[in-house]
Amino acid sequence: MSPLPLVIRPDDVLIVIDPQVDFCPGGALAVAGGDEIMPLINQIAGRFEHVVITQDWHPREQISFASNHPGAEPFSVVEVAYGPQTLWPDHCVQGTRGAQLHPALDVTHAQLVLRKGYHREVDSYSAFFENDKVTATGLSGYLRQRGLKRCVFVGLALDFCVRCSAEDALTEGFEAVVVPQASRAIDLDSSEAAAMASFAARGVVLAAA
Ligand code: VGL
Ligand code: ZN
Repeated sequence: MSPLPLVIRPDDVLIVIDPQVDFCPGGALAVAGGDEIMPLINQIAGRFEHVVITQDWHPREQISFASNHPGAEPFSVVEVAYGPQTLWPDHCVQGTRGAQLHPALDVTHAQLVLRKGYHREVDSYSAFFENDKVTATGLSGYLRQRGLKRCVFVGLALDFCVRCSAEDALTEGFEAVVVPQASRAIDLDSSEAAAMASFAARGVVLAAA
């Protein structure tokens, strides 16, 4: 069954998750087909008045970098103060080319670029809360003060930052919609299927562009 087409309301916000060079082919944490979704994201964004972009923005000392855990391999999991944390290749390092928004992204009317993952000791997949689940980014307040009620998510990666952001949106009292066509997954240990099952269980709605 294909999802119903997205019908945009005035109190919707499009949240474009981490459309960055390092998450596209050739980048440090490349997601297969990551670059392919940029034209569709541009097209979808053109239909929204309210657009937020998130930007993964790590210091070199980030706790989620395998390089900061001697002997550990990327894509393994370690226990940190807030629980299990997957280790990644160094990516989206502050100020580097890989951290830049993808050159094919053309969303000039976006009013907020929200950086996340800038603390050394806590990673941040979600646009709302860091991975400790308590440190807020401030996005809920921003959206509430603007009267926005439904968050529509596209971007990278479907099974990590898009998933956590959509689920936290629900926790924060927003409606949450994901457009899978305009997202791509890393798919580590069946994490794409797990994300889709979790969306269905929690009430994250899927929509077609
Ligand atoms: C992401 C892993 C590490 C994402 C960011 O954008 O999904 N995944 N950092
Ligand atoms: Zn990251």
